[in-house]
Amino acid sequence: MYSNEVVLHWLSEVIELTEPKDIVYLDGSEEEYKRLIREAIESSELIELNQDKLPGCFYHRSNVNDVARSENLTFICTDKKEDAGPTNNWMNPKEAYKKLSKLFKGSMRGRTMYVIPYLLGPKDSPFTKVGFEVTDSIYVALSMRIMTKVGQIAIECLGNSKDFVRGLHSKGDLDPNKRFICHFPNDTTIWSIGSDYGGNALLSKKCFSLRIASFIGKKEGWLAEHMMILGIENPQGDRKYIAAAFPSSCGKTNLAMLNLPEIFKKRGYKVWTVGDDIAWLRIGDDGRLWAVNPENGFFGVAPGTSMKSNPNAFKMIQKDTIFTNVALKKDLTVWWEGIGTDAPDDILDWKGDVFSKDSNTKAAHPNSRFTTPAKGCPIISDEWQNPNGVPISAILFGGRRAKLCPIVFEAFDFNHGVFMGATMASETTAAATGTVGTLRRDPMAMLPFCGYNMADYFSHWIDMGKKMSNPPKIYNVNWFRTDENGNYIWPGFGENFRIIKWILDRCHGDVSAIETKIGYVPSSSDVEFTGLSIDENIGKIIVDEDVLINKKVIEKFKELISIDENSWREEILSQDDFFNKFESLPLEIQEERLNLKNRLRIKELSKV
Ligand code: SAT
Ligand code: MN
Repeated sequence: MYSNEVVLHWLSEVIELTEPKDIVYLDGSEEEYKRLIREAIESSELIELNQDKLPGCFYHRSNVNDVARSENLTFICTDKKEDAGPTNNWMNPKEAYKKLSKLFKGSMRGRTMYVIPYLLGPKDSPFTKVGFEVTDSIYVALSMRIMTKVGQIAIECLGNSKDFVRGLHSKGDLDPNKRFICHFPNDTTIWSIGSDYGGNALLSKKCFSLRIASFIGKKEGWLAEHMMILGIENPQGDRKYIAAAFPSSCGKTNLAMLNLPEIFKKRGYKVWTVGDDIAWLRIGDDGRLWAVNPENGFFGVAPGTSMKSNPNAFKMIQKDTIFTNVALKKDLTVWWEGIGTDAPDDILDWKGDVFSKDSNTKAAHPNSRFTTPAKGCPIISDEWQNPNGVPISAILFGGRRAKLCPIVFEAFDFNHGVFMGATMASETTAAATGTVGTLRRDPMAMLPFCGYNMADYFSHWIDMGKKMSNPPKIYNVNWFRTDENGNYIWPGFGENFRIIKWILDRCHGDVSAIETKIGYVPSSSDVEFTGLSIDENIGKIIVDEDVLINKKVIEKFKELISIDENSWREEILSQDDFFNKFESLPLEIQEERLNLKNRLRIKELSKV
């Protein structure tokens, strides 16, 4: 089988612990894929969908208590609690191994163990890392084949090295009381038990690509971020790349596969997807920041995805996709809220029950997902597997802020941008268990994903800035501002390109901006509004391709860039609550806090 002694030794330990009935070593071949799919259908883990309408697509229903990441059961296990920091759950590593060993003992009895060697990142690239996941879930095994590069390619890349992430996963009995997702950064080890949900069980994803990778990145001098990567090509054929961090379920996937407004298509602009969720970033010899998407597939939220909202995603999920917890139609195709049609009759909801349209429930779970290969994306960039990555011109931070944040503002400099990222906040969504719609601080959209003390993470960002002679410009964006009636003012989705175009013009030094106390905002004369008008009933900006210039749109846009200083003063108090958790905030962040307070004349609070 494998010749790497360290791998063999580790495998013998986990086999002895979990006592599987038999073991399957994944090689990544087509033949293996067909066999696993057949087995998953036989054991009812997957339902075969209508192969005429959705070729290569399958359906999975999870346990009803296992539908999102379990952040309260996720732990960083470092020797010292302060190394995990005040924003992570911490467990002593010895205690964690002991506690979880009891749960893993014999957990695979009567079950098959799948051993999955996988590669994160392009082949033959300095960015690339190897992981192993051992799991008793065929759903996980099949999903990992979509999300990573599985099999021989990883074995070859690893060779005799002991430098790989050791991931052990068992469904256990899916009891939330016996569910733990533990990370041991010093051992590059992940142990996850009791959940079969993507973010808890696909250990390549948040566990390795973000938590363990951010820890490694701090040591090795690079960044692992919760960011999508998008390429923008102008009519002359020049390409620029942006990376953007948003909390889960805030439109990262839509931005990553952005559908250009007609006016820009006509002018010859194009966009290219590089990644939808995770970016690994290194400083290049040229002093710029370069990024790769370490993953191989997209694990996106289904509800709200339609031919209108995200045609590229919608096209890509018509084949070779696993759907989880969406609704099932009689003809063995799928449906979800926001797919663009009314709920058909006779559908089964995500729990498998007949769906009643009159009930107050949703047919698809709000965090139902599609797992689909990146190469199926109609606009996947031909650079997405470039071993050198792509150079990043701008970083966008964002979230859902119904009020407060203007649609876009630019940092005064890199450190101010890091501060902007550190003070990100968003109204919560269904991607994690817990209340939906309350405001939570989520620095760089990494709150649940940073594998070490977040104060040290801020320092690492500041240090990275110091090492770059040509750092990216940093922006905060907010597509979700609402009016006094709670309606979104901005149409969002592809129309966000209008803001991205301004950002790129700023990066080239082509346009000026208005200086405010929180950063630079666009002058409305520098944003393209052709093709937009106003819905007179609700006063919202809407797409109307025939319109050339609509003065009311320009007026409305002023609302979107307006800054209410009193609300910002309140915001600063809430930022203080968050920052006061940390004992060792970098000086540069403290300076930025003070500067902002001074700009807003909050003298009495300036005691940081
Ligand atoms: O659930 S995942 O963590 O895999 C996806 C997400 O929440 O961003
Ligand atoms: Mn994510």
